[in-house]
Amino acid sequence: MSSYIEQADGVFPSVCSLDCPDQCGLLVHKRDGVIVKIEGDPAHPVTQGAICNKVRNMTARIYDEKRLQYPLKRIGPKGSGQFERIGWEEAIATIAGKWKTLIADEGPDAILPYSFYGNMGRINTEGMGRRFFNRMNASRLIYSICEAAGTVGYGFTMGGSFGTDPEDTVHAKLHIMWGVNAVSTNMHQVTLSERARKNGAAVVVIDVHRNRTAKWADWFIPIKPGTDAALALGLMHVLFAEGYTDEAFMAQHTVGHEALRAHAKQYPPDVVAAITGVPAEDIVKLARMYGGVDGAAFIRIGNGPQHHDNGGMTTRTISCLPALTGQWLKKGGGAIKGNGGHLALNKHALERPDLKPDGLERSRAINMNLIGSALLELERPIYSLYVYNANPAVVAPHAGKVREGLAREDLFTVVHELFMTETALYADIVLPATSAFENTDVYSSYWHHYVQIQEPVVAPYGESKSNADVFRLLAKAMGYEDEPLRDGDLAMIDQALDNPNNPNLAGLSAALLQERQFAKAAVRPVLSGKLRTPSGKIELYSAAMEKQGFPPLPTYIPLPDDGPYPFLFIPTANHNFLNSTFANNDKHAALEKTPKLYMNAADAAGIGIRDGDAVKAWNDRGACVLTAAVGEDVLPGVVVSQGLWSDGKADNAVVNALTPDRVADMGQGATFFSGRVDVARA
Ligand SMILES: Nc1nc2c(c(=O)[nH]1)N[C@H]1C(S)=C(S)[C@@H](COP(=O)(O)OP(=O)(O)OC[C@H]3O[C@@H](n4cnc5c(=O)[nH]c(N)nc54)[C@H](O)[C@@H]3O)O[C@H]1N2
Ligand SMILES: Nc1nc2c(c(=O)[nH]1)N[C@H]1C(S)=C(S)[C@@H](COP(=O)(O)OP(=O)(O)OC[C@H]3O[C@@H](n4cnc5c(=O)[nH]c(N)nc54)[C@H](O)[C@@H]3O)O[C@H]1N2
Ligand code: SF4
Ligand SMILES: [Mo]
Repeated sequence: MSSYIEQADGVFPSVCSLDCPDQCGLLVHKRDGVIVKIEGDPAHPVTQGAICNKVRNMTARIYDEKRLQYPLKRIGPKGSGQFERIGWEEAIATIAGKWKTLIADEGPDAILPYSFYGNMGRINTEGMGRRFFNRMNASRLIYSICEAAGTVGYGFTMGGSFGTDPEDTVHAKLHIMWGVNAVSTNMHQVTLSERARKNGAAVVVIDVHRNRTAKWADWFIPIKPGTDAALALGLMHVLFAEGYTDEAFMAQHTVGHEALRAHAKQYPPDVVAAITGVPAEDIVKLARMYGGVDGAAFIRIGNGPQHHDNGGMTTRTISCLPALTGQWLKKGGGAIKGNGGHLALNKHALERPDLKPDGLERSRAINMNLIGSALLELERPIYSLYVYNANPAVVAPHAGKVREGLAREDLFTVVHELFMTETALYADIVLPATSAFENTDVYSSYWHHYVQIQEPVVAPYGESKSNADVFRLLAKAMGYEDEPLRDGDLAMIDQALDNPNNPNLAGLSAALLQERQFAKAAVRPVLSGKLRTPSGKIELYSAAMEKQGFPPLPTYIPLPDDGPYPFLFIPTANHNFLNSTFANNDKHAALEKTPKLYMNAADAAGIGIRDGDAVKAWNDRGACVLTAAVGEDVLPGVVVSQGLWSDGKADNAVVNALTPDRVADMGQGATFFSGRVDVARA
């Protein structure tokens, strides 16, 4: 059969490339060689034909007249947006020339790649780009902006990103959405939970904001930000004290349950109520629901608890709960923080760290959460930044610092993008990127257990190129002759799927995926063998943590001081954008109306703010103007905003101007939700 590209008309299977746990199966409709409609693929076992509004409107993004079509070079001051068209040859020659000089003068670690998951395809995120920069021995990026703290914390308990199969959660009788705005960010978990609810399950939401997910719940429990570990320990207190624990399970499958039993005595409901703002009787009620549930209890752990200074420990603490009542042996019981471990591809084969030239030391690593300081404060400066799959000027913490860094005259910046993002405005060279529908790639979800393939449905838009293709060109121009830098996409997919450390992927290949579009990995239940913790068991007590200077038992650690500002500021994701993606689309922005700041009515009255007022939020890092949404959706002392709006759309609404670039307790994670601000009428 001819390739999808060659067929002008038809319906072609595809996969959503966005950084979203659902990783939906899609059907792309083409007429006269153009994509005219995108819908869910009803054949996909988990997503079953339902997709979000964002991607139903994706054709508008693919054919947006603002989309970049050819390479550009800067002709005005950085950030001014003055560019002129150049050809690919000139673009690649300019970059390679600049880099060769830099490598000779300063060493390869004067160059830093900055990327994230604007496209979740493994070849175009973790494949060719990582190979290229490993070969160069450029500075390495620590990919810590999203789930790092929680992943490390969860891993201390469970040995890695191994959780419940979401398809099983229809069997659970209690669903706790803990700091996850699933209605907006994981819609098919909501569908599965809804099916469970039809079978009598209860849905509880623990959050700092009465958002869409809270409104959908049977019971919404508002909590003070950053105190979730105390709540989890309060629940443990009651579970132990009232005899809800599964002693046989803990004896067989955990380490440290006796120590935890004694430790949890420090967290009686009244003490925990004072910390969390959750009334003592509600703590007891929730513990009895969890302990006494007739069947399985499932916890979906989101980014809320972990985007804090104490986020690693908080996630570690919540992840101990299922073991107390033996949930991991019940169908649908347990927890999902992230499920990436089940589908782990062959990282070495994808990234080829061995391409580093012999005799050179491995180059320095730079935490992406500190990109502002990295550009401004390093003793041996970064002189060139190569950005792809990411929009740091909007998504990274302490945006003022990031932009000051990007504005450096002596920084040579290349941005590979589909759009002229705020980050691209600071580039010396802008390269046009294909959309995922123009690429070949492999996708593995961090929530469900399916691996999927993307085969190009349409030819590259304008002169755009995929990430992998650009790196192949750059390799050639740099004179890197290594074989792995010339591998084709399908060959790389096979290399990535061939992972001797992950038997779940056995039998999967590019050819099989081409034939079937998706395949379920052979994931076994979490407790079917030894866990990848040092003891092989669930570690309620972790000697490894103790060795690294953490309390070995789950512990509540209060947030650090963040200055003399009255409100904790929680800038989360929104419904109609995907991080900053779609913020530049009028329809998506109109659906969100305006960037809001949710405030408690008592707080607002105290400072003379009324619903709908333009308000300025500020601290010593920066300021941001939003529209007050006054009511009872947040507790006093808390303000919440949603969505990574960007300058182009709404003046001064860059919420990350306010967020701290402190690093969380674990995984060098981000602390987006631990900043304090003051608020006044603008
Ligand atoms: N529509 C949409 N979907 C998305 C995204 C998007 O931007 N838009 N982003 C994608 C990405 S990259 C990711 S990582 C996921 C993230 O998806 P989620 O895990 O849902 O993360 P957030 O929406 O950032 O925050 C989750 C919730 O935590 C709450 N929260 C904040 N602090 C605390 C706290 O201290 N305790 C508790 N209990 N709750 C708290 C917030 O109010 C919010 O409701 O979603 C993905 N899906
Ligand atoms: N205040 C606050 N900040 C946050 C968060 C928060 O909750 N609050 N969430 C954080 C989280 S969880 C995450 S994951 C990060 C996300 O941060 P990013 O990954 O930077 O997310 P996006 O803003 O969606 O930017 C992705 C960019 O990649 C581009 N892109 C898409 N596909 C391709 C491609 O194939 N090639 C190239 N070259 N480019 C492509 C898109 O056009 C888009 O501009 O943001 C973090 N920032
Ligand atoms: S963004 Fe998420 S919910 Fe929407 S289509 Fe993509 S994977 Fe599905
Ligand atoms: Mo994320």
